[in-house]
Amino acid sequence: MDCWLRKITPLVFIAALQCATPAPAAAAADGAPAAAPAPDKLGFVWVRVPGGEFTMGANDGDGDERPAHPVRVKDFTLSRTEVTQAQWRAVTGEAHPSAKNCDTCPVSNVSWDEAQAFLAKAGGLLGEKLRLPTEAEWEYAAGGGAKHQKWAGTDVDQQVRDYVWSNTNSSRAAHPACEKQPNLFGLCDMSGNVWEWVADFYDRDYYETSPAADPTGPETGENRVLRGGCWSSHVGIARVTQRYNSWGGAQTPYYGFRPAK
Ligand SMILES: [Ca+2]
Repeated sequence: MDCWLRKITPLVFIAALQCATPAPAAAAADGAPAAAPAPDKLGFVWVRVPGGEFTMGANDGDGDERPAHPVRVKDFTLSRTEVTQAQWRAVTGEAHPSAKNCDTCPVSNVSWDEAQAFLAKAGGLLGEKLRLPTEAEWEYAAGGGAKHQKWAGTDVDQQVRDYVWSNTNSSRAAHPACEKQPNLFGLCDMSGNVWEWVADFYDRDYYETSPAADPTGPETGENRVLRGGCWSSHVGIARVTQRYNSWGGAQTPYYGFRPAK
């Protein structure tokens, strides 16, 4: 980062970034236009996701995506983007752990545990409780609610590259948030760019017994769930039903996160 940028306060810097990159208008899942939400003082643009019912999982997917089953979620709110490097620095006061400097790119090399610490601190700065989305909330939001699209923003193979940073178009690196088309809720990079930690423990058989209303995952487990694939993944891994998991202390160039509230 240039030295002059280190001399201004993180929050002022975030505000400057937001002024330079105004948020595009979001679209509601039913196709109706929605007003562009304004960023908060940490630069988060919050997207209200209306609750509803959808079919979670995929019977033609991997073993842990089965069985497809009906799930209801309540209204919730998600950040339009993955947490960026600039937001990480603004909240923690520390250098971002990503390999490449790129203020508007998602922060990576962040563990599930570090994401929790970030959310607690960011929530304190904003005066509200922030959290990771549940696995069900993430899939519902990514697929555009009941439409449950194959990728976040499209069902059409030939359109995927317009919505998803994967190993076919990323040049082996994460990219600035929202360079690709948003999904039906106006959320960016739900499929691709970096994997996103969600709140739940991972259990490959969880769908066989999970509750129909607001599932929160197994009570205990060894690993946490990640969703959405990343810049180094095959585009098939970026499907909204694809499940992945890792030890909560893992830090890799592929893992990031996005806050919910
Ligand atoms: Ca992502």
